[in-house]
Amino acid sequence: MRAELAQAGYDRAALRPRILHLGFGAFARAHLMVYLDSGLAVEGGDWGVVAVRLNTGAEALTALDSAAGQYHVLQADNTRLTIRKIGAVIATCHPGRDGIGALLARFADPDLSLVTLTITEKGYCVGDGRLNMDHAGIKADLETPDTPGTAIGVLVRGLAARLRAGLGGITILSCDNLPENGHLIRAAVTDFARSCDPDLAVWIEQHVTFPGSMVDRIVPAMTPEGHALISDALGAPDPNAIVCEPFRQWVIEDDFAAGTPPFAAGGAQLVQDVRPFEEMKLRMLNGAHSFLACLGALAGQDTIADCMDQPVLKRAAHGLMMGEQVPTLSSLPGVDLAGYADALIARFQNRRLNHRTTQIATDGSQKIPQRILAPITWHLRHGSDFPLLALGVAGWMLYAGGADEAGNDLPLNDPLAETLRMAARSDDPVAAFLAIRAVFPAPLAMDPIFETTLRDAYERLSKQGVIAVLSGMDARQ
Ligand code: CS2
Repeated sequence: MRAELAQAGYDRAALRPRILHLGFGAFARAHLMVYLDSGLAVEGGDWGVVAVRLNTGAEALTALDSAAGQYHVLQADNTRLTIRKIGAVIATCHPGRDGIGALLARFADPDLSLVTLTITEKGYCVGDGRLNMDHAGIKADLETPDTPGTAIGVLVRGLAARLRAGLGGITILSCDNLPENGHLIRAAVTDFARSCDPDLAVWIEQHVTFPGSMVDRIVPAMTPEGHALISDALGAPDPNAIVCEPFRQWVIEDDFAAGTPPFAAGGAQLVQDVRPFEEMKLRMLNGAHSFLACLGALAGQDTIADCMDQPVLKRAAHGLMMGEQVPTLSSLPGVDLAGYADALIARFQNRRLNHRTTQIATDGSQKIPQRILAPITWHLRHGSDFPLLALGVAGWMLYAGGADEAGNDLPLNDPLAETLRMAARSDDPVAAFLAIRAVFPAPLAMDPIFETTLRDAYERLSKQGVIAVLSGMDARQ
């Protein structure tokens, strides 16, 4: 099926290296870049992007260079395809390919105004809202600050290069699914700077802003089916293209230090307080995603759309959102949460995306706290029940055991993989998991109601299986 082509018309020659994006993977290509591209088409301007990856992905950047930075984004749902050519990338940089000096020099460029981040939850290296000084990457970066390997080390050395060059402050904008992501990146960067260069820390506090943002668009890793869809829609292959859903949302705290790119003209909302939006999206969309990912994978479901074909899983995801997540949310005047939940179920039914349950289950130890444990803590404080959230936690524990209910292998990609696997295989898995402080803070782990509820959910899931447990809950309602 050929797609409608949305062509952005703006002058690429006018673009300058004003935005440095760290973590230029699928999500950034299909989210931030679409906002920027749409905004440039409306307002014009010079906001070009230097696309950076820090670890893997050097080849993907080189492939993008071969296409002069241009690639397609195919927005697809069950009935419609639209395709857009993105032109705002003007250069790429990878420390492994170009040398760390080349990356740090980008910070000392007078044109640079904004660093945007999609470095995933684990890239922040924080615990309890502060930089985790025991993190191996942070320790290494503090020992050899001139050759940083973590994103935090790169940001601090980059800002140091900027200060040395006598340049002004910039904005650092987090686009990761973390609550108060602006505060977290500010804490990580200033804690790091304080430990190696207190004057720099003071300069950062005075000249750099860290607005928070809520990002939303479902953008799975590319699959062979995705590439086939692109070739078909475009009439030719594009190895750099990305498939995503049509829906997109970006709510950004309006706190830019050195000019604001045309994100609002591209459809973003600029607000004073982004927290209620973040909380809603993290608990409803991402909470339901993690729930479906673990329980669905255990029940043998390959993708989120497959989960939606199972009536019990679909009802459970909706029940989780409306019954156990909505009551925990701060008020968001004018937002219809029932409509939001229905829209999420419809988005999850998108069959074009092939969004794998095992992909969403990746890095569960970094996701479960804000998506599932924070609302559980709310219920414990308010004396209300949380049966589905408890099943979500138990499902994540069983997932870490490494096999689905039919005995097929499940991949465990997680920075705590070894600890999780040991806990899952111990004699008392619930106790072993609750002892993992990086996931379960002591007051939660020691709450007797939490422990009893979790033990019950774990027992039932491991004995009866996902579908039987959820069907039993349906029957009782
Ligand atoms: C997903 C998110 O993989 C995951 O953890 O829950 O990437 C999700 O698709 C996006 O946050 C949607 O905005």
